[in-house]
Amino acid sequence: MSDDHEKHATENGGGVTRRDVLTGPLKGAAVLGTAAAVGGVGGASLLSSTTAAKAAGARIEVKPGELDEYYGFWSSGQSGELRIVGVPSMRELMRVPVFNRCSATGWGETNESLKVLTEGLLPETKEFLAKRGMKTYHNGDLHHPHMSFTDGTYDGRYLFMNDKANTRVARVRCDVMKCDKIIEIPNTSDIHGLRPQKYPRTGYVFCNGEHRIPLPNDGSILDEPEKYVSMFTAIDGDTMEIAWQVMVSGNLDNCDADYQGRYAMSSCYNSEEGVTLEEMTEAEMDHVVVFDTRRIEQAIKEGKYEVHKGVKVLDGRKSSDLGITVYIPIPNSPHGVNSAPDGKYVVVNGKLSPTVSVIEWAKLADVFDGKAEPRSAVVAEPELGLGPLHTAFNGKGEAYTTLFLDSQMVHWDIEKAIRAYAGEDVDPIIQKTDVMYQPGHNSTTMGETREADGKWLISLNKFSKDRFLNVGPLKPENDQLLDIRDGNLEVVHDGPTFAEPHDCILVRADIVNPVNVWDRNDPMWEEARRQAEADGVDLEEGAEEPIRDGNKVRVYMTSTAPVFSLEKFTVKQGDEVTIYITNLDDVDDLTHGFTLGNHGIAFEIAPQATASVTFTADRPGVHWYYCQWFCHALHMEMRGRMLVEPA
Ligand code: K7E
Ligand code: CUA
Repeated sequence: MSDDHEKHATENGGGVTRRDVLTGPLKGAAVLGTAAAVGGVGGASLLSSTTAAKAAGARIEVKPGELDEYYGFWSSGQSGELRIVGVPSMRELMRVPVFNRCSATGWGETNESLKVLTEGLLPETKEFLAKRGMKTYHNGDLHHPHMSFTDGTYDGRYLFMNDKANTRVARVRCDVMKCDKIIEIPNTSDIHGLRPQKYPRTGYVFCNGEHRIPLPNDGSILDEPEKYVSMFTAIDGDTMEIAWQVMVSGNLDNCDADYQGRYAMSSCYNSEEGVTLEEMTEAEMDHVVVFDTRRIEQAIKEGKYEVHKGVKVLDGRKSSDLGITVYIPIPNSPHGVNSAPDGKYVVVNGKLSPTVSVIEWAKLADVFDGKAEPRSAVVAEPELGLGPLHTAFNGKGEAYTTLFLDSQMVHWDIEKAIRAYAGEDVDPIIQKTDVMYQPGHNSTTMGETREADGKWLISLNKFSKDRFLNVGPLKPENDQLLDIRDGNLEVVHDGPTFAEPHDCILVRADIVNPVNVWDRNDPMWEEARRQAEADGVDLEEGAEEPIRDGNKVRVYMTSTAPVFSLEKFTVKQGDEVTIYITNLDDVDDLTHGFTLGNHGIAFEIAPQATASVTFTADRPGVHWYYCQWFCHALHMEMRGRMLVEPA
């Protein structure tokens, strides 16, 4: 660390940073007292040394040519995409555009992606966006990616994810790792928590509307928060249609489902139903809401719902007598909800309370039947430290909870916490270790499934501060990998990430089996197929001349390294041009691209895929198109010309 930086740190009031402590053994020993006072640094991990770091490096090393044991599916927050990371190497393997636009793949530009991005929008949203000159939103805030389940474990079919920014839910197909559905959720605002049903299969995808709004939200109400509602939504994961919605009291934050296929649970940090920070944090107790899907399905059969924007909406508020929800008081502003792999318990993380609350699913039936008080389902409430946000599991009855304020990961024993709650003198805490800094979500390998294997733990830290070379005022986040295989907790890797992973899941590699080459019959380019047929063209052969249909012109091309089937084509100024390209190469990794210069058009065409784009030709002259995906020794030569004749 430079003198300047050191001075800077001093001026900022800390005087000593964790980096000093962790990387300078002598210095560390001398300043230990100060550091502990300043940042609450725990004892054990202060002994990190170069030797230990080397040993840690060796443990996570996946040598050149070797494959990772796990797929990590990472959210990217306000970047709006899904990321695929190899674990334990922590190598970023792929980015899957979802709510964002992507310069490399043409997501948001091609007709195929625009169909996905627009078809699930509400009519009023389309109208609103059209007035802004937009076909769809260009941003998203993707927090929670979760895989579909069968029998309580991942089944490798789909990944589902939320968009908090624009109230949407998306699905990614795991066979091709592309987004195939995005739907906007009506009657609510800002989808946050999202989890698939775990059993018998997904089934429902549950998601939470975080911010409360009036229903209907027509502009007639502002300062009557009692008329605001929050909405819990169940989506059919197969059709991506909304199955039903339940109106609740309070707001909704995170959620999870049980292992019996019956209950789902959402946390609420604003039981006060306030709209200002002061109002929202007033009460000591907030709650979780439990949803009984069987009771909900029964109520629907009995017609006990209203229809809002085409969706069946049931009343699950505290005042309702439908009996489809129960509210369990939880201290204070709970955040993460995490089902334990044993199928018995679910952990609710206190956030502003130093506790987590352990709820036993089996005790909920009596609560629903009115035979027991809601709090009777709480079987433990250990005090773990400051700012518990999320909990992950090792499948051996132990849990790991992130402590946002303490910048620590705490490892604890669920049964011991239950015994302590019952009055026994046992300490459930096994170990605490520092993570850098301010962790949000954590995730263990297979940890949200019945097959939790307790090998690796990820800590997704919101701040990296001094862990990496300084890149200016905007810093990356810091994702850390912890080795938990020997029952210990040890940070073995730092990984910078760009804005901003909230959550990730770690899936055993044998469960995920993407293809190398597209199937020519894939539904992704169904419309291209239909249009080609109507034009009497075979997509796999292309057409020698553009097909004219009034001022609509369709150009059919194929690509085979290193040539496009058309070296040139001619259209007229004002024509609405659609270019279809089919990549005939069927070799692994032989992706071509199509960039049309000075038209803002570029997209990928993976092996055996068809992709298309539509634009108005309005710039007379010669325009080169080229392949932008390096594909061949003659890749630079893979190009052609579009002539636009003046009108
Ligand atoms: Cu805790 Cu959006 Cu899951 Cu972020 S949420 S941390
Ligand atoms: Cu085809 Cu580069």
